[in-house]
Amino acid sequence: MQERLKQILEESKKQLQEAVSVADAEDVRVKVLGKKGQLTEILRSMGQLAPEERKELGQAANQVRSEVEKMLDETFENLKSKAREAKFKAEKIDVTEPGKFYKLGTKHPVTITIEEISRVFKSMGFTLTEGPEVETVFNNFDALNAGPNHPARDWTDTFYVNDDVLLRTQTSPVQVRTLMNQKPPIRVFAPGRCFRCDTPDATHSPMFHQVEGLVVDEGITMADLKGVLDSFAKQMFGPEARTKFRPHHFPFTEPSAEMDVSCFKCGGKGCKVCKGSGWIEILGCGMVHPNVLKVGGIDTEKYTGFAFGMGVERIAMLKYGIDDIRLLYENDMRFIEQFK
Ligand code: 2U9
Repeated sequence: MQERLKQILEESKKQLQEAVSVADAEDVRVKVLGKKGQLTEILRSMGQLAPEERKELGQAANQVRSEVEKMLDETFENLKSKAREAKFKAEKIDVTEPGKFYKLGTKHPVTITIEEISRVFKSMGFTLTEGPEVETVFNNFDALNAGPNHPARDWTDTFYVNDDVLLRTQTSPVQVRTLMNQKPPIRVFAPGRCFRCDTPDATHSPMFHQVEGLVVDEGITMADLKGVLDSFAKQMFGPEARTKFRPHHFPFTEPSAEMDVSCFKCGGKGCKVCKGSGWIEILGCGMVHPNVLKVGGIDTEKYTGFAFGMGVERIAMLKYGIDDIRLLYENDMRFIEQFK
């Protein structure tokens, strides 16, 4: 038995010397001093021995136990401080090292343009409104007087999610929601992303942006429409900008018009930008169709309104002289960075 105790002590010493981690040392502790450990078993079997033998062996076993415990304490302390040192070493920071270079992005030209348009309409008392890009067919078409056979509803022009849900083809559904949830006076504008099933080319993108606006109140006339949109053109393109309105057709407005602004490049003389005409088409507009006002439960005897809509990419391209809409969506920093 004495031999066995000696052997346990020697083995423990050797294994603790070889231990490289706290876990290794813990293994030794369990093996020797744990519930079923070698020394624990010996101490437990001591009861079966004769009293004088028990005393002698007991002393020896306790001696081994305290030596093993001492070695364990030392090893744990040693290994823990080594681990701490290694951690400090790994976490060492060289405060003289040059900082990491993070390349900063710039605002996208479409964002810049939306912000500029928003600034102008906010200054005229319009409230910015937003709505979902996934819309109901009702809000996108039916409510806007585009009946069941209207060509815009065609499956080939619109991204349908199912029979009743689609990706909005214009931001008009935002104003439809406003009409249904608010009472006049209404003066809102809605910038946002729209989707149409178009094959990309220089002037078409299946995802694009619009800003639309809606005013509903007592006594609103075409003169209000012209005043607001002429003021918008002057704030957006410069005080010398002139506007003209040409008759047009939209299902949601009657009468409808398109507004041209005098070419901000040549001032109206005729150049490449205005294709020699001196005028540039900027937006569509009109007096809100009574059928549309009725969807919002608005008394069409008492109230009238006007609405307008413009393509943001078109305005950004005209302002910045960009000749291909696809350049806006390639995320080439060399291109984007030019519009700070
Ligand atoms: C409601 C009532 C009326 C929004 C309008 C236009 C005219 C228009 C086009 C411009 C270029 C779309 O991006 S584009 O192709 N839009 O010409 N949009 S009036 O009329 C509304 C909207 C909502 C409730």
